[in-house]
Amino acid sequence: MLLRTDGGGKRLVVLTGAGISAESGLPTFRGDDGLWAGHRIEDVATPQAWIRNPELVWRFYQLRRRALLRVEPNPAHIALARLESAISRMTVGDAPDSGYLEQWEEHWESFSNDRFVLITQNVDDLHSAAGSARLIPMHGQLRFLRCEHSGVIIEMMDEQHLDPDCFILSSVREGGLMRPHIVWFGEQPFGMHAIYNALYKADVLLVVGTSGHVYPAGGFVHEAAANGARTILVNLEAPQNAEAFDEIHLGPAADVLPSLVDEWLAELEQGS
Ligand code: BV8
Repeated sequence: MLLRTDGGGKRLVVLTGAGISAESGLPTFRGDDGLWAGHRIEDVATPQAWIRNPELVWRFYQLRRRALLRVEPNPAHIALARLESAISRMTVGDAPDSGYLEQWEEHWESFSNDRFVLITQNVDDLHSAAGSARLIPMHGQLRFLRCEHSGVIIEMMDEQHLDPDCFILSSVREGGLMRPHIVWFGEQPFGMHAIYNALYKADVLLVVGTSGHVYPAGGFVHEAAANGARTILVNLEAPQNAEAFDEIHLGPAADVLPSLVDEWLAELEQGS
């Protein structure tokens, strides 16, 4: 049984990647229409690229930020929000809407011991839009920009903030810029303490829509398995770390995940 044992429920940690947002119309990174098509990772998703060619990087992210205005959560995002409300136990405050990274780290720590924690590699806002609250966006969020001098993080999604040809200047320093609040290659992912806290305690790790190419996220399945968790994968095709999973469900997440969640919630009903 996935989520019931005598003496209370199990702890479920979920990790998602670009594949869960594919059916909302957002391209994945390594599919033929992948995000990186036309752009080498090194050209757009590293701090060096930002220094070398800030116009190219800014344009790449401004187009993706603008794309958020025209996409909706799909049944896979909604299924995870249903699962969260059925099994989580802690009350969780709202995520900060601006401020410094410490405030987000505090927020993520506050629910890292809950029975449901959702870690996403995605930088879109579809999990929050679907109602997921116990969410750690470890690679940042497109909706936010960060001042490269003061570190202040601000949600900036109004029309005037989305112009691909126009930088937004730092409010604290002459000549400074607001940068995408995104973890680039070579930068430390966010929320790692809360993530490892949740992984060490997980009874089940559910991984959805990721190739397992990028680390440290690609290694989470090994961490969870080493701590005795049951590992379950939902993916369109077998990823490079397929051998690490106890259970694999291949197919589009928007089809596979809702029926799996229905099954698990029915078990929960019977068990309770
Ligand atoms: C770091 C923001 C140090 C940018 C991203 C070993 C250990 C540690 C580091 C490394 C290591 N080896 C290499 C590294 C360095 C590097 C790395 O991993 N490089 C790769 C290229 C090998 N990692 C880093 O630099 C990281 N930082 O390590 O700091 C550290 C670590 C820990 C503690 C302290 C310090 C930072 C990496 C973050 C980079 N930023 N995102 C942006 O989005 O613009 S990564 C970006 O690419 C995404 O966020 C995502 O994580 C990744 C893409 O992966 P996926 O999401 O899996 O997408 P992909 O297209 O690959 O796969 C989609 C999958 O979905 C496929 O399997 C497909 O079959 C499936 N699918 C498609 N459609 C569907 C579907 N499944 C279901 N339904 C569908 N419909």
